[in-house]
Amino acid sequence: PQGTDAVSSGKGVLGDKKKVRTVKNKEGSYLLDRTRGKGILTYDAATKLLIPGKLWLDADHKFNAAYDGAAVDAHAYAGQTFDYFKKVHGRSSYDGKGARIISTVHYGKDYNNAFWSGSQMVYGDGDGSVFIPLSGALDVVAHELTHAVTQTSAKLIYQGDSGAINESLSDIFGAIIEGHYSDGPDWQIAEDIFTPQKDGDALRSLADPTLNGLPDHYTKRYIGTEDFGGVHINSSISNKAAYLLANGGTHYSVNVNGIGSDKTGAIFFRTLTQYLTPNTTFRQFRVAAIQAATDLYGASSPEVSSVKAAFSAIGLN
Ligand code: ASN
Ligand code: ZN
Ligand code: CA
Repeated sequence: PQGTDAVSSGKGVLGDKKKVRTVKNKEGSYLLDRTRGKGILTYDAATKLLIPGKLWLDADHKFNAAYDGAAVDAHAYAGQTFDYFKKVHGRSSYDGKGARIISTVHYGKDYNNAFWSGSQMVYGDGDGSVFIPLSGALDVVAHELTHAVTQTSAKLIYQGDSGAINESLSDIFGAIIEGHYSDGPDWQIAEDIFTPQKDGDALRSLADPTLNGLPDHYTKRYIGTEDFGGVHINSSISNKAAYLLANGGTHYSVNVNGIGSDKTGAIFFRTLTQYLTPNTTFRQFRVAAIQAATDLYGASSPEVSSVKAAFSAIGLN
């Protein structure tokens, strides 16, 4: 659309007030942010299973209706994720070249998922019992947009080990990006939008994957064919390594000295964008992370020792 860049107020999925960048004209205000890269655009699927749908337009320029919440959060959290990769890692949008970021909300009816389609993000509204609208969680939005970073860098194939590493990097940056905008990561995924009737739970925990029945050691890896060879299962193995690297701890009698979530993010970002390839295995992931930490901190640094210990703790030596 044609119009002028503006900032409007809105309310997120959880009823929190926030600003969104828009383009306004006589029709109303569009969820189009032209201030970041080639733009951030948010669309409405209006409960159909068709993407991208229609670019979000609000006639009264205010995004305070309950139906607006999913769009407000998808738009604002895409902007925050863009800012994290740009300011912290110097990557402009997911491809490093300012790619347009497109999101569609209200995808399907009672749809309990969110995904990166290969060219855009898509968010269901949830059924209200397992999930509320999935864009209402910054860690979920950052998880999905990290799939786009992976697609345009390492290109990890979504199957087996490489698929689990792909999923894990989305969880690791989901947690770290959410933590960047609060007082550090909670090391849980989707807690803000998962099971609204139940407190304290989450879709996954990086701190303790076993809370959701997921493996926390390489010897416990899933070797079956479900879930593309367990991409959302075995991801928890390296999720635990990232948690230990940031926070420290003793896991299966291996002690890890924590280095904090900022250095953990720097190491995994460099690992993802410089060393991983489409068919990287878990053992190669360890070697790659050690190399990234060596580049950043030196071969005899405490950071490299902690990376080695973190992978050792999950059974990779
Ligand atoms: N929410 C899932 C993910 O981003 C969707 C999927 O499995 N494609 O991993
Ligand atoms: Zn994912
Ligand atoms: Ca979280």
